[in-house]
Amino acid sequence: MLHSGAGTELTALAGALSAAVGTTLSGKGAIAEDHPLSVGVTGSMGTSAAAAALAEADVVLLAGTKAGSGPTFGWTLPAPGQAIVQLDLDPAELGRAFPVAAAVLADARPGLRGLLTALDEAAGAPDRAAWRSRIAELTASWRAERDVERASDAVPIAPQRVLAEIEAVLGADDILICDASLSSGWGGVYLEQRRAGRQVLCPRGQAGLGYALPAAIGVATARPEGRTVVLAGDGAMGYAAGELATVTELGLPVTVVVLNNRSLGWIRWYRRINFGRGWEGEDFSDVRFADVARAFGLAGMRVAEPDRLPGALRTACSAPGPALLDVVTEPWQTPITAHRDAVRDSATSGPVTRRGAPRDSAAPGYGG
Ligand SMILES: Cc1ncc(C[n+]2csc(CCOP(=O)(O)OP(=O)(O)O)c2C)c(N)n1
Ligand SMILES: [Mg+2]
Repeated sequence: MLHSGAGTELTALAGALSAAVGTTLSGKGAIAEDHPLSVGVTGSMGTSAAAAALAEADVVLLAGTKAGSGPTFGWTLPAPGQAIVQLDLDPAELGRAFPVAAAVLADARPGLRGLLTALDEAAGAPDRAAWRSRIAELTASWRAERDVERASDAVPIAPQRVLAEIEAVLGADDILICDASLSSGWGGVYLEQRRAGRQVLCPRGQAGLGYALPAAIGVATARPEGRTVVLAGDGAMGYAAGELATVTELGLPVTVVVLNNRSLGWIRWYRRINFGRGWEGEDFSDVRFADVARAFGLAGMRVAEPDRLPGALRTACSAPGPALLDVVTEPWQTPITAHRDAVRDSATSGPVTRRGAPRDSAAPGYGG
């Protein structure tokens, strides 16, 4: 969708059909997320509004997506009984992940335009005021939940609060690059992108740790007019720390934000949910990333209290060269719905174990 530049067509077709639009993490920005029909990112790292809209739809249009396990909740949504129309440029994708009622082989932009023309010729879509108000209800309730989390004053700092503060400093020309693991979920779900276009980048499949800082070097070199913000876990930073020398050497306008939960958070969750134990081997000693940054020649700041975040972020983002913020975060926060569900379910039905976790099949796999 983003590669094809089909944002205008997507928004027009959604408007004509009164369709809710959810994006994958890779497709975030295909529609501005404050559009009344946008339900945000869909999937295991996604919004409750997107999950509900996807579950309640009669017809689902998969457009330019591989429909991988993340956005489809382990291929459980769309469910049997929901009609699927798929549009893709690659014939091998059509019907590959889900059986489809109809398929369109086309690039997204002309393909969506063609659907819009066909809809006009068929005398337009019926009045769907009820569905529009359902979408409004779902998005309002999602935003209310999210905003409570984003306003957290907790110490250690909630990652949700970090995303609220990043959203506040991110200008229209700035780019956020999230590393693999939970950082992709935090950026994808808790930052509301109010303009269409590619502003948030995540590694495909949220797979390879250490992606964000090297990616930022590429982005900042190609677009020096904007600030490039990296969001990475402490584990991910360990993979890419050597590149701090490169951003310093090149004097790039890169701000690195480390969500330092002193652990391989996703792995901790994986073991907790699937084996009923864990966090023996996943916890690190506290790495002082601000000191690491200074050793590489960048400005480095450690932030442990939420009310210091806005000022520290503004300083780090207005420096002409690179800077790093080491944010001490709460280790048991997660953007993954299945993790939260498993904890909630275990509170009523005993410890979380492989057999005991009702949503285990929908839990995202190791490494995303
Ligand atoms: C190169 C690489 N090695 C290992 C993994 C497996 N893996 C997935 S998530 C994760 C934990 C990452 O920890 P951190 O970067 O601190 O993020 P957190 O989950 O704590 O937010 C690991 C080791 C991976 N995805 N990529
Ligand atoms: Mg971590």
